[in-house]
Amino acid sequence: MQKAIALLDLDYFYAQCEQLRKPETKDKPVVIVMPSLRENSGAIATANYLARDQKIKSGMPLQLAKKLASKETIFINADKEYYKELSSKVFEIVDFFCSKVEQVSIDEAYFDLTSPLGFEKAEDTCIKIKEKIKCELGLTCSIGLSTNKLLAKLASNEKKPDGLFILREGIEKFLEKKKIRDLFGVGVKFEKIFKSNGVNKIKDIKNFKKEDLVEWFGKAKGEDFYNFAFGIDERNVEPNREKQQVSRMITLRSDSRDFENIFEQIKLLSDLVFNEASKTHKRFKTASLVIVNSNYDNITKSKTKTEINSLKKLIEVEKALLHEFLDESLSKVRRVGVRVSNFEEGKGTQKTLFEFKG
Ligand code: TTP
Ligand code: CA
Ligand code: CA
Repeated sequence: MQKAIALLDLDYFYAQCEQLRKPETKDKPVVIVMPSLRENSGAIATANYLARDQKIKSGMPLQLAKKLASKETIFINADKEYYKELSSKVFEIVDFFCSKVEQVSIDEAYFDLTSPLGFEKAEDTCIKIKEKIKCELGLTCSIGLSTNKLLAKLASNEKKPDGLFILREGIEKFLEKKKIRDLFGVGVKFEKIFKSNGVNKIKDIKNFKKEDLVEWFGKAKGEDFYNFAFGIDERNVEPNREKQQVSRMITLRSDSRDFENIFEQIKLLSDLVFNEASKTHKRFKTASLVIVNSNYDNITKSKTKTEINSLKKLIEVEKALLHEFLDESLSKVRRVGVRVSNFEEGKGTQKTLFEFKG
C-alpha cells in the first residue's frame, strides 16, 4: 500500500496567534519578540509576512529589526503559554481525524494517513483538517502531503501560507530545484561540508557515491542524506500524542428520526467508547453526541460534568443530548457518533512537548 504522510505547519505561528486576539493589528506588519533581561533588547521569534517584506525575520536581534521596521510595524512580546494553548487545540483537531500523529514542535506535526481507501482519501482528510482549524480556531496552516516524511516536509513549504501541496508525481523534478539546506537534517554546519565538496543543490549529491557521504557525515547520516537525494525516506511517523478524545461512529441503515432506533446505536457506541477510554485508566468530563444529518451537515452536541465515571452515566448524558438534538432539529440522522474527551490529568499524561523547536 502506498504511504500517505502529511506534515502540517502553522503559518507565522506566534504572530498569527497575536493577530487572532488583536484584530486591530490586521493588515499591519507584526513582529514577535523574545525579550531579554536588558531593556530594549531581545531576539525576534517570528514576523508575519508583511513584516518579512521589511526583511525582518526569526533570530534577528531586536535592535536590527527596529531599524528595518516602518512606523506601522507592531512589536509584541511573546506569550508562550497562550501559543501553547492554541497549539494543543490545533493538534486535538488533527487527533480527531487521525490516530497516528507525531508532533515535532509547537506548530508542526506529521501524521500518517495511509489507508486502503487510498491517497485521495488522505487528500480529503487534509482539506477537512485545514477547514476545521480555520473554522473553529481562526488559524491557517500549510500542509504537505506525500509518500514520506522528507517529501511531506518539503511539500509543506511549497504553498505557504494557507496551502495544501500534494507531492505524488514528478518527485525527481521537484527535488532538482531544492537547495542542500532544504534537506532534512542539514543546518549551517553540514551545509558547509556539502558546499566544500561542491554540493550546492540536492541533485548534486547524485554525483557522489554513498560511501563519500558516509565519509563526510558518518554511516547513519551519510546513508540518510544519500537516500534523501533520491526522495527515499524510510522513517515512520512515531505517534507521540496522548489521546485527547475517544470516539466511534456508525452509519444508520437508513436515515432516521426515530428515537429508539438511534438510541439503540448510541448505547452500543457508548459501550465501545467507554471501554476504550477506560483501558488507558482515564477519567473524562465531556461527552459528545456527533450527528451527520441527511444533508451531510456535522452537528456536535456536548455536555461537561464533573466526572462521567460509569457507562450508565455516559449513556444518560448521550440520551439527553439526543433528546436535545431531536427537539432542536428537523433533519434526519444519517450517521451517529459518541465521543468522550476532556480527560483528567493523571497517570501517563505527557508533559508539554519540547520547549521550542521551530
Ligand atoms: P516556524 O514554523 O519556523 O515559523 P513561523 O510559523 O513563524 O512561520 P512560517 O509561516 O514560515 O512557518 O516557527 C514556529 C514558531 O516558533 C514561530 O512562530 C516562533 C517560534 N520560533 C522562535 O521562537 N525562534 C525561531 O528562531 C524560530 C525559527 C521560530
Ligand atoms: Ca510555522
Ligand atoms: Ca514550524
